[in-house]
Amino acid sequence: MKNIAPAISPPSGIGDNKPANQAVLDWVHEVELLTKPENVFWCDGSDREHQYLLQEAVRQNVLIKLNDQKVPRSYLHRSNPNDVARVEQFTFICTPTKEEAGPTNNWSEPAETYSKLHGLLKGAMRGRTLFVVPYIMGPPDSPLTKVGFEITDSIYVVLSMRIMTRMGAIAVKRLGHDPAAEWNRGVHSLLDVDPARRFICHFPQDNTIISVGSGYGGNVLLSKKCLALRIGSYLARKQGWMAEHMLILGIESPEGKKHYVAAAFPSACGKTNFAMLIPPKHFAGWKVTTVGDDIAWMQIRDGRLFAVNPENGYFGVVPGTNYKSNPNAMKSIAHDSLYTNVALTDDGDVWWEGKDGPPPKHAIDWRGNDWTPDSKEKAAHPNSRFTAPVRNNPVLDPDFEKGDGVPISAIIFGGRRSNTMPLVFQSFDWEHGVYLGATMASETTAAATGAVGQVRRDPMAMLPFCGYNIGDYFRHWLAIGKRLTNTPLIFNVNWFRKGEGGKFLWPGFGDNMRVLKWIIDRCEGSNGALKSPVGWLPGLHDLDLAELDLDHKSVDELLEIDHEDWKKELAEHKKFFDSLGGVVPDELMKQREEVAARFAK
Ligand code: OXD
Ligand code: MN
Repeated sequence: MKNIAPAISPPSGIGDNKPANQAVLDWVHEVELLTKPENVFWCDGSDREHQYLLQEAVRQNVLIKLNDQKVPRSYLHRSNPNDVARVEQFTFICTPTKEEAGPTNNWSEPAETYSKLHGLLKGAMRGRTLFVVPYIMGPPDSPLTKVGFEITDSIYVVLSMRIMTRMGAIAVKRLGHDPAAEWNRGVHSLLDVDPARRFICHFPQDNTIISVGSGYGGNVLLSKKCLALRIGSYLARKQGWMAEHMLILGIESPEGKKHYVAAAFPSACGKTNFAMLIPPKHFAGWKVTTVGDDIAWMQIRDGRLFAVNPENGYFGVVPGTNYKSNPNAMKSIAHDSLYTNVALTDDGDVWWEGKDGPPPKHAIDWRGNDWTPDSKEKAAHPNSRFTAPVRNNPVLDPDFEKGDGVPISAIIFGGRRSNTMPLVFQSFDWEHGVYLGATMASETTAAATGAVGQVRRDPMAMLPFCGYNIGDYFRHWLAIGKRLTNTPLIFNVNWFRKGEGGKFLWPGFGDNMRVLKWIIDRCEGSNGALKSPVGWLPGLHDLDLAELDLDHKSVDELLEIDHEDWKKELAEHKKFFDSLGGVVPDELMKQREEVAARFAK
């Protein structure tokens, strides 16, 4: 299967809908002169265009059409095996000074980087089509909504952007004619998909992204990690709002009382599962609805935080998704979806490790090779992905499109930790909560290239996504707290604590509702909590564990604060803060001392 495909020749009426904004026309012309494509295709997002592009992608062997009886109107794409995850080591923030990018980002000098990238892009689209993809991030009537244009030479990117964003005429209309209007310029070229020529570069001061040498979603759907998080966080700080790596969910009681919470977990730690949670039987009448599964843009109104999901689709990890772990995700990817790097069965269906039912006797694996259950290799890549429209989600929140956003009652941080971190605890206040976020850590996953399973600090799950100096990012969080009068409560959760024999102690998935219920109780003013040195913990009877097969010992272990473990943990916090070279605000340094002092009491 191919990533790189030759130029297409659309019939008249398709691909020729040029926008009127002169700044866009000039920019596209400039990139055209540089990259020398065969032709330019102006996307308008229409159904006719969509059908044409799908047909061309299949003809060019970029997509395989799946069995319409099994997964209607859905397709499989295989990426180059050298190109299956985000590449943090080749991701750069190109601010005028290194200090602006800060200690957690790779920095590269803007003029030199532009020049290097222009060198790589010179003639790079020869014989290919240059697609121009206009899109908006955010609901059409939101004050937070941003316009972006992505130039790409990948038809797979165009088809993915059509799912992940509100794409086409809607963006052209929102931008209007003013050549000075704010919009993001994104240039993507596959080049020759060579890891040695793979760079994902952000120029926040120019609202510009250039991504070359990759076809993997997180590197090339420029709307997502690049605009909505890296450039987004930079703009958010300047403009006084927040761009966060957070899911947003609604939770409604049987009496109809509704809260919204936002939760930051690192990549591939279950944000999508949590955002689509189905409460266990014991919680009959409770409803969880999804606003977003990956990104939250939040602003302050009347002293309160309101969040929108800027995206229009889900780009989630496939392996492990099944009717037990996430029935709503299964329904969301049952039709009108793109699959990347999963296995193809002999009857044209898709398969992955952890799918319901027995494995197929034979399949074609994600690399395009024969596969049987006896094969040593995995059938689907551990970071294989689905791309599905939000509207497929049976529990999409009715206020998903609300431009003002939904009011946030609680913020949850969490990571994958085998030990130390209890199932749930609550910060004493906003500043302490910012400290919890700033010192968050998680065992690494396959979402980024590199070793899997190593504990790394990932502040607010934004380590790979904060587009500026992390010290200033912490300061921004603290400053937001000062502006809030109806302040969300802040919690930390850990679904992944292990007991004897390395077994997970907590069942997770739908049962996470039990933790969510305690969080909501706390938001409603319940005093069912015990003070500990690290924060408020639920007492044994504050968590509703009815009808759950969990013994007392496991519950104790789940909620345990082990002083020796925490001594090491606090030493790690210090090491992490020190490694940032003096950028951490004093307030957070003080918070660490206060936790240590509470332990010493
Ligand atoms: C993602 C990621 O794809 O965080 O959402 O890597
Ligand atoms: Mn993510």
